[in-house]
Amino acid sequence: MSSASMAISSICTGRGDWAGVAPAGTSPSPATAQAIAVRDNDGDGIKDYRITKCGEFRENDPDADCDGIPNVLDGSPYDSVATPGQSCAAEPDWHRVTNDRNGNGLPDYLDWRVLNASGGGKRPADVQEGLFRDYKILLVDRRTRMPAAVAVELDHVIRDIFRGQITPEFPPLRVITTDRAVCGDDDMYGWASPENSTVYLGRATLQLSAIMRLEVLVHETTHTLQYALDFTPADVLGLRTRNRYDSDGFHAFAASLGWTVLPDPSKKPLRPFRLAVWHCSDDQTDYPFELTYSDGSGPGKSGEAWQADWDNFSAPQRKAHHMVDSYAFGDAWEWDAEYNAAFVLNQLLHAAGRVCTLSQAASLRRRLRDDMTNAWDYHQENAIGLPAYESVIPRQFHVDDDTWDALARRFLLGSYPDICT
Ligand SMILES: [Ca+2]
Ligand SMILES: [Ca+2]
Ligand SMILES: [Ca+2]
Ligand SMILES: [Zn+2]
Repeated sequence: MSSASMAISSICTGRGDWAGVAPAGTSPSPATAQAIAVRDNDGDGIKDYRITKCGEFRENDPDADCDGIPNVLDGSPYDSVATPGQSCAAEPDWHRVTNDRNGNGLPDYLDWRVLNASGGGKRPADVQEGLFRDYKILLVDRRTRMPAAVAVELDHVIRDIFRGQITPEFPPLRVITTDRAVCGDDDMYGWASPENSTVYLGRATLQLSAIMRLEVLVHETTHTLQYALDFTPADVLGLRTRNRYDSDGFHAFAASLGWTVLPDPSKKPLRPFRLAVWHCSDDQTDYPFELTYSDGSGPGKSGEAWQADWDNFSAPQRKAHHMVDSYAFGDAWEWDAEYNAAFVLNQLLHAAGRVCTLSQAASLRRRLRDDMTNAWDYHQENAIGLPAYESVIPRQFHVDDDTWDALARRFLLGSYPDICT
């Protein structure tokens, strides 16, 4: 990782295209690029693409040709549109698939059963089929291939860890993809994009141990749960046309975590982009709210103030304020994502106490503490004792002890295989 911060961001970072159909990787002429940049193929007011600061095109309209089939499942996503207009803004039907010659529910051009036919593993193909069948969540290789182990881990994250939270047909999470950075930020771990319901995992994440990667997977999945609180058709349209962030549902939830959200009249509300849709650029500065956080020991302070404290605090002070890391204080979304991850990691450490000897469990705890400290200056155990962490976060999870034990074996014991077998 090249930067000091943990680059696992949500709304305002990231990039991507959809499988095999976007212009990324080619070099269109400037005039062509301009035409693509402003194109709204089906005339519904949602541009086909959004454009990042470094000029990459990302999916914005999930069904660019208004045939009801999502781009990623559509063998010809740019067909001409019979009746362009507002009615094309309806959400596509994730049950409609093209190019499925083996009849397993997945388009063959991204179907691991087909693509891995010569020597690929059965397990990842099973996982890909099962997640799409049961949840309509699609695992997709983009400019980086998803390792089999990561597919299996995602299966556990969705089915076991977020049991009952990620439900079948979960609108903010349709695609989980592995991708490569093109903007020189190869230290990006992942990001969750509400406008196209996609979680992206970068190469940095694929290189982590399973337990370190779990932190990232829980973090990014948490962002999709946050988006679910504000995912009406108007919310989604707002995301795709003006990067709307005034998320009333999440703000109400954030209050239960200690974050106070106040309208900031000095900032103008976001307007729809008239020409091309910027993927964020400076929009974050227009977020028309002020966020403050209190851990209960004093009045609320801005995230920046907490981050400044973090830099000045000793380790015991950080612990006394139950701060897991600096990144969590970027905003309420990051805080929730980082503390959800802390909860899962702490549950796994707890489970290790059941499945290993006391001294083995202590060794695992020490090893994880060292790895998290060295990589990210992240301290999941600091969360313990914080009222919001103890009361609000646990009641979201519906995981029994046997499942935590099995998860501990895979993610924690599996990452340090010499300690407890
Ligand atoms: Ca459109
Ligand atoms: Ca389509
Ligand atoms: Ca197929
Ligand atoms: Zn994040």
